[in-house]
Amino acid sequence: MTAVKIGSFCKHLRRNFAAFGRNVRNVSQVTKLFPGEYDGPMMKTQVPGPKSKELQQQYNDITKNVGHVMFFCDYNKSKGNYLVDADGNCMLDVLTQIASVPLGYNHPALVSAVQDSANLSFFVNRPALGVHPNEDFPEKIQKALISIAPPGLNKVQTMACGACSVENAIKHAFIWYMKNQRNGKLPSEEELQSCMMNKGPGSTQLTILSFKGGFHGRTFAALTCTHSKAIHKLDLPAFDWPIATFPKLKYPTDVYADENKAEEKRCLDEIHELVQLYNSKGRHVAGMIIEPIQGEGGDNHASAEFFHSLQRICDENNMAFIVDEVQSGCGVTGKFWAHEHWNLPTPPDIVTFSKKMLTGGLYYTDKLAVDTGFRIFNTWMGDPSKVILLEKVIETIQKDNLLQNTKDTGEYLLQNLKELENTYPDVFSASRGVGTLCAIDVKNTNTMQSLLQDMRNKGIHLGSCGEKSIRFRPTLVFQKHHVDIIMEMFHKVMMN
Ligand code: PSZ
Repeated sequence: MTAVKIGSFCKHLRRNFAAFGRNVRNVSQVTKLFPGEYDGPMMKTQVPGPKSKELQQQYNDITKNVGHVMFFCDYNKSKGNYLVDADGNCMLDVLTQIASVPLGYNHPALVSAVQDSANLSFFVNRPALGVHPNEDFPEKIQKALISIAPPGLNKVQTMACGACSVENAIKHAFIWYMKNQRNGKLPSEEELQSCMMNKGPGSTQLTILSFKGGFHGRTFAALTCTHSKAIHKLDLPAFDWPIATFPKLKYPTDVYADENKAEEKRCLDEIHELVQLYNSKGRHVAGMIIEPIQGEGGDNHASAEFFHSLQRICDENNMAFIVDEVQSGCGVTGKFWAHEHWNLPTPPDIVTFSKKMLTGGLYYTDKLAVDTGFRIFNTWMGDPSKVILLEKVIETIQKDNLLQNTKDTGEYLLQNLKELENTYPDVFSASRGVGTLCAIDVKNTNTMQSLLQDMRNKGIHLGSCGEKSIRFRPTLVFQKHHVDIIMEMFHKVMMN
């Protein structure tokens, strides 16, 4: 790999000399959106270091399920965009707990919310929200969740995690579909009895259409809609539901506009056929679930027109249009919800969220609301302490203008990724992104993995997605000077 890197570097050194002569900002003079944040990475060992390895052993004795633990962390010392590990390594975190840290580690607004004695009971008592919500819960929900609801979606239900939110979104679609079928009639005795034995007509043969490369969680209905890696699905039963092709676009999309349009048309034709096929088999497609940008599947984008067409297909076929914003929501694209970039004529029917929102949940239209209790229900139905924290996240996003920051920093990041691509065209390609939700392809999986390890050892913690993409999932307080630090490290690693 080194020979390729040097070859690639020499070939393009002259043409791209500007990329190396950049003015790296003097970090101590930057106005930091996270007060008191570290000035840069500080490494003591390779990652994972000896302490992490020792803890891994100890943890393995307890769980025998540590194959995925990368390193242990010291969350007391972690601050802002910097994650400190058990060995004292301070890394710039661009993966952020799989895209789920909104304001960085130990943000003062969140710390003071926890320290506020008025909030104490929210943290000490965890109610069964479905039956005994806190008396001020409606007000908290209004402030934290309705205030940032996607336009047109005025109903919300909290849930504990992403998969749980998706699972209940899918249930909403089925319950809505059957309500329409019954046309005001109550379910029959036969339906009520047969469903108890997992048989029709009470248990239906309805389906949800999902997309190859999609990720929606690991509970069973959500997992049926998940198609990013076999390891998620192996050995587990799945429903026979329609799976469509997500467009495989070429980047930059403006250069390949015609080819990409043809590719999207091919996918749309296939979706039409799949819906007709399942409907004709009596396996009615009650809904479609899609991510605005496929995250786990490799940061795959599609055009706004493509999503307009999907919504039309849903409308024409009585399908609920479910947009899964678990990874793309909460401002990372520069708008609060990624689907706002599409300017749809009417809102999606359901939008799911979790990760940076701290609480899971789903927004839906009046049309999709259930009219009987205990149909969308479980013990916790979310966690009010997370809603308290979310309220502070929303306040901070507004006060510190973090959507604008994410838009500006995202544009700067993408511009830098394009420079990286131009400098090392043998290694990098297809830089893409909206806001800071960005990715770049590496020539193959092995090169990508060694690059990620080298970057981590230099103090930049990045993740992968798809087969060979490096993905960027920073916080909302990620700024241009952080991008400079990352790029400097990329050049160091490439020249090594
Ligand atoms: O391996 C895993 O289980 C991972 S790695 C990244 C995720 C899960 N993302 C979670 C996710 C998501 O990205 C989208 C678009 N929808 C639903 C989910 C599920 O959320 P959780 O993990 O909270 O159940």
